[in-house]
Amino acid sequence: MNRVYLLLGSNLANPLRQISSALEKVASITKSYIVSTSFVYETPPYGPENQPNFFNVAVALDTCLDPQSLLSSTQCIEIEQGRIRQEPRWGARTLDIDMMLFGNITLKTPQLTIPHYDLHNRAFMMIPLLEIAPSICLPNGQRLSVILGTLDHEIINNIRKSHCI
Ligand code: PH2
Ligand code: MG
Ligand code: MG
Repeated sequence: MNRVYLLLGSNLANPLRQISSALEKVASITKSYIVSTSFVYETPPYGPENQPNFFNVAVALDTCLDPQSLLSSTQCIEIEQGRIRQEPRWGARTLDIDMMLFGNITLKTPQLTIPHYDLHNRAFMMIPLLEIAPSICLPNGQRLSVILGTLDHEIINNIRKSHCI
C-alpha cells in the first residue's frame, strides 16, 4: 500500500461540478481509498494567461495499485469528463488529474514522472498538498514547505481557498 497525492484541476465547463464529480470517481478506483481532500483553491493559470482561473484540489489516496495502473484509472476519469488530449500544452481543460507524489517512489517513464516534474515550481500544487500533509517531503528528503517558501510571495498570495468539499 502506498499513499499517493493527486491534484485535480479544472477551468472549463463548470469547474466545481467537474471536481466534485471527479472526486466521486476517484473514490471508486479499485484497491484505493481516499484518506483526505483539501479545500478547493481558485488559482490563476500557470502558463498561458488567456484562460480562466483554475480550481484545484489535492487528494491523499491510499492504493495497492502500481503507478501505471493508477494512471490508467485516472486517465479514464479524465476522458469520461470530456478531456481532449490534443489540447494545447498547459491550456484550458475540463479535468486534469496529476500524480504529485506516489509513496517514496521516484519514476521516469514516457508516460509518467514521479514526483511530478514541475511540483517544486507550482504553488497551485504545493499549497493544497501542504494543507493535507504539512510535513510532506520529496523522496530526496527535501521538505515541501521549504521549497514553497522559495517561491515569489505574490504568486502564493494569489492562491485562495475557495470552497469546502
Ligand atoms: N494545470 C495546467 C496548467 N496550468 N494552472 C493552474 N493554476 N492550475 C492547474 O491545474 C494548471 C495550471 C496543466 O495541467
Ligand atoms: Mg496538469
Ligand atoms: Mg495531467
